[in-house]
Order: sequence, then C-alpha cells, then structure tokens
Amino acid sequence: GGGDDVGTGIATRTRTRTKRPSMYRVLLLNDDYTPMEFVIYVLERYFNKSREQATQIMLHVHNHGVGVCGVFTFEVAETKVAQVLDLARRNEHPLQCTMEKED
Ligand code: TYC
Repeated sequence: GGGDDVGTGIATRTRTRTKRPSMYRVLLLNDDYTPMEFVIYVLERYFNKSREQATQIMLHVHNHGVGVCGVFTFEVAETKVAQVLDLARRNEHPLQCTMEKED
C-alpha cells in the first residue's frame, strides 16, 4: 500500500496528487415579499458580511434577481443553504437560496 507495508523490502510508496475541492456558489434569489432588512441580516449572520457589504449584495439581488453570497466547498455550501431556508421558513418569508458548482 501507501507506505505501511512491512517485510518485502520492495518500495511501494506512490505519489498521490493533491487536488483542490470543487467550489460552489451560494445564491440568493429575489422575491417581492421578503423584507430587505431580513436579507441583510441573513448576509451578516451566515455569510460574515459587514452591514455595508450585506446592503450592497441585497440591493444587487433586488435589482438583478440573483446574487452571490459566497463560495464554499460542497458541505459548507449545503449547510448554509439549509440554514438560510430554515430561518426564512421559520419567519414565514419566501426567500429562496440555492447553490451552483463553479466551473
Ligand atoms: N425584493 C424584496 C423587497 O422589495 C427584497 C429582497 C432582496 C428579497 C433580496 C429577496 O434575495 C432577496 N422587499
């Protein structure tokens, strides 16, 4: 195997290529009902944005329909999407959040 082999005296260590993980964009989608203040709060709380950054992203989504909250590995992105959707549902807002693989 990869280096734990004992006894044959034959070197079997092989070089393993390290590859970077695929990255995923987490997106917020616009809707007509979720309060702007709630979206700003979500961006501050789950995406570590400043008040100013959060306001800019929220307004981008409001004006363009979709915007990027951040880029994460698969499991982190999945968790963030679930947390945002859960908070939105608990507050009865229709806010939608999704993820897409980077190229
Ligand atoms: N369009 C919403 C409003 O006018 C605000 C909003 C912004 C909602 C971003 C969702 O992802 C969103 N209250």
